[in-house]
Amino acid sequence: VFGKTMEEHLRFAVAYWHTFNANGSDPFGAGTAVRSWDSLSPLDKAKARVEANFELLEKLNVPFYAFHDADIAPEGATLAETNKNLDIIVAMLKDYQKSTGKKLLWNTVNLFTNPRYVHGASTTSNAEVFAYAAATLKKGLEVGKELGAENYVFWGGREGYESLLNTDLKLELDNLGRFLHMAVDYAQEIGFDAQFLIEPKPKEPSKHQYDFDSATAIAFLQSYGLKDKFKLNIEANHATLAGHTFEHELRTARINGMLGSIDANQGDMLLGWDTDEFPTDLVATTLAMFEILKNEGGIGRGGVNFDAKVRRSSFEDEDLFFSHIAGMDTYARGLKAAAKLIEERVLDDIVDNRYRSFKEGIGAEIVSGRATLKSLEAYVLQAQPIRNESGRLEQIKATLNDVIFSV
Ligand code: GCO
Ligand code: MN
Ligand code: MN
Repeated sequence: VFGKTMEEHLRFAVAYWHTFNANGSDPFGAGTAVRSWDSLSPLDKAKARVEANFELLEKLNVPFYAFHDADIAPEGATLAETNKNLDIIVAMLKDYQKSTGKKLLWNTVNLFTNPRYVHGASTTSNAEVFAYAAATLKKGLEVGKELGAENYVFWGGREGYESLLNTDLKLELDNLGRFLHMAVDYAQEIGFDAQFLIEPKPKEPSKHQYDFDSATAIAFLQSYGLKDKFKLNIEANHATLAGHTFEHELRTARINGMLGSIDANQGDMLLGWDTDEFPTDLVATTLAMFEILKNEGGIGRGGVNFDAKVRRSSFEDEDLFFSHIAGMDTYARGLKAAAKLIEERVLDDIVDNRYRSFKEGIGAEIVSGRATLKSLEAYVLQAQPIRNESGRLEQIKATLNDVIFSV
């Protein structure tokens, strides 16, 4: 496609937290997965998962993986103990990366599970918690550098509020800005040159998350002088949770030069939360790949990370394998269909034609910035009555289906 291989466009990644350290538990029930390492000590369990992770990557022929610190190594009683556990596992991951050629798409730190983060991490009401989160972030950046992570993700799971009645909104947002600036400074200090990504999500687990959606995150980064240091990691199910389509979130990021990477999944519209299903919707995926192909540099250093879980009712290792295959297949088809849409200018011609009045006459005046309210009034006073055209949406959707289901 356009002189690039499918691998260069798609850069698939497996999400560590959904594979071998997920076990099919949900808020109402315990895990349904049975693993050979269930009875081992936490550290030995972590080691067994590293092995299983690389076996899965190999079998799927997926080049990348992604993780949180807490996914790969057990948390200790102190920061020093946690970091020691991390060092052991990171050394192991490094060896595996070397022998298999697999790479780290991104890493991050979990600043939401431990009870200390009940009121947030960088947006907590407690300065000691802020400090703990910062120390954890410091280690996360060092781990990323050690493993050559191509990106580093900030997903603010608890960076939000439950109620404004007891929240200093200004202080919390300022602290989030301070936290991200510290990350930028430290990465520079240690020479960690990963692309930083913010992953927006409107809510869950917090009631209202500060990185609500693409537009909110971009405005935040701009106000805090961070826009050129970050891009966005857009997740399909987070888009729908915010009342947007995946395509809307990708487009908003793209036109602002902020499209960095994708967390691939899909939601169940009947359930109003983040169900993290594997992506199988070909229309949504085609439109997503359309945005990627239109993006300057395509997916770039980003990737298509399957932030998706197999259902609780089918938690066999085999299901992990087949659901990733289904997701990859959908994305590969979406890529082909999107390339065809672009090659045949299916949507581009429709859009160009729809806005043709801005190409000449009064439209060109507006676009060039020469028009004023006075000049436009003068135009209206001598012009013909306005004629509007239909958007022809039904026709367009039918054409889209033709293209998508014929590749
Ligand atoms: C979620 C998020 C996470 C993040 C990941 C990165 O809704 O739980 O999508 O899966 O992608 O935690 O921090
Ligand atoms: Mn995600
Ligand atoms: Mn999610």
